[in-house]
Amino acid sequence: MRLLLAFMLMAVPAMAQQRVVNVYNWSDYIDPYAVARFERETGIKLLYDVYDSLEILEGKLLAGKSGYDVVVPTSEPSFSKLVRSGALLPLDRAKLPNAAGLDAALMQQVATSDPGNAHGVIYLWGTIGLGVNEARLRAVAPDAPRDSWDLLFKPEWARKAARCGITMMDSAIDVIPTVLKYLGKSPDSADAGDLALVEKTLKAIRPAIRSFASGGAIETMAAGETCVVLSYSGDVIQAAARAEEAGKGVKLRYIAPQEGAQLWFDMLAIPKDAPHPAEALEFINFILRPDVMAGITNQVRYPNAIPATAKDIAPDIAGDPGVYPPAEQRARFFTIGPVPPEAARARSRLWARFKGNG
Ligand code: N2P
Repeated sequence: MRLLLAFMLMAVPAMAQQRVVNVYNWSDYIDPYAVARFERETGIKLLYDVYDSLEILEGKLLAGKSGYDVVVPTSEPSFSKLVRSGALLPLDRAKLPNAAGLDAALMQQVATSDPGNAHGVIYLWGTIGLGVNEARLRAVAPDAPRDSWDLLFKPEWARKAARCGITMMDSAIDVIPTVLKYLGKSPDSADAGDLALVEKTLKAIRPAIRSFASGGAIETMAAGETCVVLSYSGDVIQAAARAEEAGKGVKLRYIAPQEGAQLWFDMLAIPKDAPHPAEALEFINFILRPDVMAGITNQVRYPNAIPATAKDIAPDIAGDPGVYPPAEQRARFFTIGPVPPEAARARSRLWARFKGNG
């Protein structure tokens, strides 16, 4: 008994010392094996929480005191906004030796959002485009364009595709720049006339949209319940892989339309008021290890920014142009810049009116 008590007394301080890290990431965006390895190798308990849109992430972070240690905002507009408002901790590079393996050109590209790359490192990147269930679409709209945003934004095609189901991601931040670009405007436009045109375009296809997806789109697509989806590249490609595994004949394809697909970078960053900044750095450094990062790309089908992972990427993923776009496709990608706060508010009001109009 006395011995048992002694053990219990010893156990209490040991338990109190349990190190933890609170990670807030996009849904379907990690390798479960990486999580297990991190906990096993470091003894740090990983508390993991997910979001589906930049609106949700911004809502939590701009208010402060989120309790998160690691977050994954997109370089524009969310990460740059957090950098400018002082909401992120400068990264202690001495604690991130694996950051030396990051692709210098890609890091240079995100330095426009974060001078000197002081507050973030690239996690994964991708584009915004269309997911198509070719067989079902052919049945209802055989002559609809396949490589153009017209498939979704022209009411005559959207009406036809609606018969097999259209799903759109639920995010003003991520969808409106695409519509602006499609209309030949600057994706960063704050002009009221441009936004009125966006609203007109979206409202014209509103009756054709079956659902706005937050997170669930991968399952819906994989099950073949919808046949045109506006989504993130890797989410469509993950859905295609799941559909193939299910073996029910659902075939999905990712398209980065010719008028331009938005290229984005998601950044690993630490909120200024993170309760466990040391553990956050350990987690980020672990994620940047080439073997760990290769596992993540293989699992979620988004490319990373660590060139040394190349040899460990599964051939079907390395050879998929939706994951690793060839140069001629990249030439048609566009990036976005910051949007002034008033214009950002106007965009989110536009989105609410658009969705409410169903
Ligand atoms: C993961 C989606 C992440 C991409 N499901 C958004 N930048």
